[in-house]
Amino acid sequence: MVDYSLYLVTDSTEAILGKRDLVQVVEQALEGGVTIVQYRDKTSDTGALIATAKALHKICLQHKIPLIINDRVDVVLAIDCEGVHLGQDDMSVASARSLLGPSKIIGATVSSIEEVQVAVDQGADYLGIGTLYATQTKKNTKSILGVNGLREILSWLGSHEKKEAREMKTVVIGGVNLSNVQRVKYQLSAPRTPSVPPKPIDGVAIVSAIMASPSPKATTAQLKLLLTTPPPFV
Ligand code: TZP
Ligand code: MG
Repeated sequence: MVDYSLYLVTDSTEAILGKRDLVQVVEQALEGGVTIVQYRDKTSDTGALIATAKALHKICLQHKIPLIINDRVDVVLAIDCEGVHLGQDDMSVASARSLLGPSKIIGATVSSIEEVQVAVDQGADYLGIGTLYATQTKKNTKSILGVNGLREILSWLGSHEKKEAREMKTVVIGGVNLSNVQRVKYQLSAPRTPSVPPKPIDGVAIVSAIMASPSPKATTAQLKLLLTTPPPFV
């Protein structure tokens, strides 16, 4: 069973990483307790991507944590890591599945019910639902869902006739940080009414709150603690 609860998405840009080494920052996040890592790098060439992915995979394996590659099925095949994360402009989930086979993890970014439906039908393993809150990390996002947009998607999944939809794993991305993570985890589930079964999220996906932190290990540990502590207002 994959643990999606604290999903680290990397960023290699200087604005977030500064002069630090990506692999060292990810290692600190692993020590702090992230449960899954996505290597997201929009600028490196294929050779550099494969080299960094290999280095990340090595440390992830040491911590028994899955490594997911953003966009690039070819890199997953080259290094035999655990899976791929696909956006709406990338290869389809169905094509990735036929290239990767049944045992690799395939995630899809979704921001509307229509996109959710396609990802579910094509057999994605999890959905990255976003953008929850506006964020500097990804400025050109199509849509800011906010709490209401997210609840709509969770309600749709939770009340779906198909088991694959009801049991789809979900992580929420966009603007999640130390100050809102508890709220995001515990207050955004679909309303608990008889007609709409609850569909709690399975995890939060975080870039800058961890990657830009001066102490990624301590910040990750704090996030983990908040995620496992229901707030008093629930
Ligand atoms: N997709 C939607 S928002 C986002 C991505 C990759 C970036 C989220 O970054 P942060 O720093 O956690 O807000
Ligand atoms: Mg993409």
